[in-house]
Amino acid sequence: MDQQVRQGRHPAEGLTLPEETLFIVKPDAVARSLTGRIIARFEAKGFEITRLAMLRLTKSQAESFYAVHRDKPFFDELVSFITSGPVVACTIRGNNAVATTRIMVGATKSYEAAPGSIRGDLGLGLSDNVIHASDSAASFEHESGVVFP
Ligand code: 3AN
Repeated sequence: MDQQVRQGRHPAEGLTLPEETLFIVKPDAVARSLTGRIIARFEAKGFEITRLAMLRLTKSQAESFYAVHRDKPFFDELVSFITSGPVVACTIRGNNAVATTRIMVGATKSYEAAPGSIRGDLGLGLSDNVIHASDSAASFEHESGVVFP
C-alpha cells in the first residue's frame, strides 16, 4: 500500500506532505515493556517505519544528541537518564510526520500531558516521560545522524 493510500491526503493542503522524523523510546519505557505499544501507535496512524534499532547511547552520543540543551541546568541529568539503559530508536515516514508526532507525544511534563497523548497516557514524570521526538526537520537531521551514524 503506498503512503498516500495509507494516510489519505493532507486535509489542509489537499496534497500529501511526506517527510521523516525520529522518535526514541526512552529507557524508562523500554524497562516498563512499553516499546511495542508505543511503536504500534505510529503504525496505526499510518506512518511507515524506515529504521528501527535497540541501542545503548554512549555518553558522547548523548551529549551530541542533546547539544541544544548543553547550557541548561538539567543537561547532566538528561545525559545520564538517556544513557541509563537501552533505548529503541525509530525513524518513520508519512504526512506531516514531525508535527503530527509531536502532537501524539504530548507535553514535556507527563503530568501535564493531555490524556490520549503518549506521555499523557503512559508517562510518569519529567525525565521519565517515555519518548523523545524531533521537533523540526533540522533536529531530525541532527538527531538521526547521531543515532544512526
Ligand atoms: P521535549 O522532549 O518535550 O521536546 P525539551 O526539548 O524541552 O522537551 O527537553 C528535552 C528533555 O529534557 C525532556 N524530554 C525532558 O526529559 C528533559 N527536561 C526538560 N525540562 C527539564 C527540567 N526542568 N528538568 C529535568 N529535565 C528536563
